[in-house]
Amino acid sequence: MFIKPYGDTLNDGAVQLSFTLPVGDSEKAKEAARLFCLKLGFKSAEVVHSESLAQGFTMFVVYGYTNLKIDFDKVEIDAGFNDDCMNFNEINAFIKKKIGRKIVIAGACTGSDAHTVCLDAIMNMKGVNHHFGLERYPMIQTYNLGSQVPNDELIDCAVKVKADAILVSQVVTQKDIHIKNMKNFIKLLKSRGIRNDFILVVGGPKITNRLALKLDFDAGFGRGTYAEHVADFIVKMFVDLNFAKHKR
Ligand code: B12
Repeated sequence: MFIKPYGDTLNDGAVQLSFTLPVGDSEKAKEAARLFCLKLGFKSAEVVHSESLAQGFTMFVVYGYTNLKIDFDKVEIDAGFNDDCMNFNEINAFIKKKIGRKIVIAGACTGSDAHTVCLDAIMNMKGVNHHFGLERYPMIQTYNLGSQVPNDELIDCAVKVKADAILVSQVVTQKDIHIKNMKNFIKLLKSRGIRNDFILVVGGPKITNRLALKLDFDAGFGRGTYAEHVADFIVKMFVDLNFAKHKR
């Protein structure tokens, strides 16, 4: 089944774009924005809004019209989490029954990244959007080290508390800093010979499962993740790997 975007009438191909150009707001700037969109391949484009952000910077909203369509049946997803995952009660019951002890999880937003709030949405008691965080799960013991934590420090903590899983949050992606940091994290674990002692999960708004697997994490979670997605993944992997046998 082929599909196309639409704004006014079905299949009109209308797309709304928003971007900033490093020039002041003027008729010339608007025309530059329109031409830029035509260069992107739109068959026509109209600038419907422009606004000065600061001296020498203008933000544009443009409607572009495309002939492109996509075969919906051929779309494959890079699913970090499973929408049919267990809920809070089911996860706790699963751990009790299949593992028989608390699962230990250590997490931090590592490197120079200061976005504490993103990992908090997963780990803190209150969670986010009415989804409790891992700290709330009676069968999960959590250690949330916060943000701007050196990779080594998170690893030391995971070793000390005998963590089963480590959560790494990466929000800032400017200049691919997250990739450098994730690579460094894995390198440090490998240099200590302990990569396989932990289930490794990385998350952040721009993290994909594909990227995480490529860098040797066990899973990657992006926008819209809730604690139950992460817990479901960890406890099932734990049982699948029979992790308990070679730990503790
Ligand atoms: C609040 C905020 C801040 C606060 C953070 C406060 C705090 N205590 O955390 C402060 C003011 C400190 C801040 C600073 C900066 N910020 Co800021 N910040 C934001 C903002 C507005 C909201 C972030 C937020 O609250 N998200 C809410 C959480 C719940 O959503 P989430 O990130 O999607 O998290 C979900 C998933 O990603 C996932 N997830 C996240 N982590 C993990 C981890 C694991 C293990 C798992 C499983 C899942 C997971 O699950 C979460 C819940 O669903 C965003 C813009 C935005 N609207 O997102 C910019 C933003 C993230 N910041 C940005 C930037 C650039 C900065 C600064 C560099 C700005 C500057 N020049 O100084 C500095 C960072 C300095 C540093 N050293 O890191 C950029 C990042 C761009 C990029 N991709 O690189 C953004 C996107 C703004 C922008 N559009 O430019 N920021």
